[in-house]
Amino acid sequence: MTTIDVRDPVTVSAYEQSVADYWNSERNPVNLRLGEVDGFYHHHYGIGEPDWSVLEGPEETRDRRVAAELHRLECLQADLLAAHLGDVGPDDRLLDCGSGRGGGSFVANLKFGCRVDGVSISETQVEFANDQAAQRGVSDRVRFHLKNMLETGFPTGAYRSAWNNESSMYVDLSLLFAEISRLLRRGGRYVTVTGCYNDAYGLPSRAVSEINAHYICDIHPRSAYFREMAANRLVPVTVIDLTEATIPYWEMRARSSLVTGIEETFLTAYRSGSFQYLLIAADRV
Ligand code: GPP
Ligand code: MG
Repeated sequence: MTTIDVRDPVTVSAYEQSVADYWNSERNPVNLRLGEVDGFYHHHYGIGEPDWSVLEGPEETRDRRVAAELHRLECLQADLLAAHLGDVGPDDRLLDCGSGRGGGSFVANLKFGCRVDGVSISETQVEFANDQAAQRGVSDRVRFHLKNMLETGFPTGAYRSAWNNESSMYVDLSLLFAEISRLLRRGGRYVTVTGCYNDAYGLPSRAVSEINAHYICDIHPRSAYFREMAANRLVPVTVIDLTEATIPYWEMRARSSLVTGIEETFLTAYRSGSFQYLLIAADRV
């Protein structure tokens, strides 16, 4: 018998409550239809070259083909992140900060056979993800908790690796990396995939500000990641600029029936050089 702590109290600021409200009511077909393709529900974007031929062929099956292709690109992104989590063994514990509907945690559990804890401040997401864990028969290994990633209450040094997949723009990085650094054991690995604004462009462009407004987030400058990692014993080991690799995902999404209205803004932000899509992996020293 496993107990699931969805009713644990979670400390949230008024801002965080507004973010939780967004995710509690979020039902975007671009996330649900893609998740239904194979049961991995992701809340991140895709990378890699799409098969553009899915736009051709019978009209009545076009939406299904495009959803499957966008989902394939999301899965490539999740696999890339998981490939940077280090040499994880089945007895290790991993932490998914901002775990959404659980897709990334299940990818990691499947890859390594390890335990995974996901945290989210959205009750709806935590319940959805724990239902997925039960359906998959992995509730004893993969658990989702209604907790604030800035103050999880989890034991110090308990984790082999931890990640944020497009969730660090909702939090103060100095607080986040202090908590990550506390939770990771020495020699552990942290990975973030994130959209950041480009210091070399200047301050946030209009497009970046529109993305912030769309998701109620606060996209950080690239510099802040490295500054706050350095301040919290997290030493970057790999940095990959995924900007070019994610643009085709947005081009295909913009031509699909699953648009949310933010597609052209992302394309403008990336093409202007004001916005970058990065993977940063760091060692906890
Ligand atoms: C992805 O989630 C987006 C975020 C978590 C926030 C912003 C990310 C940046 C890189 C700025 P999603 O898959 O729920 O978004 P969408 O509904 O647009 O697909
Ligand atoms: Mg999505």
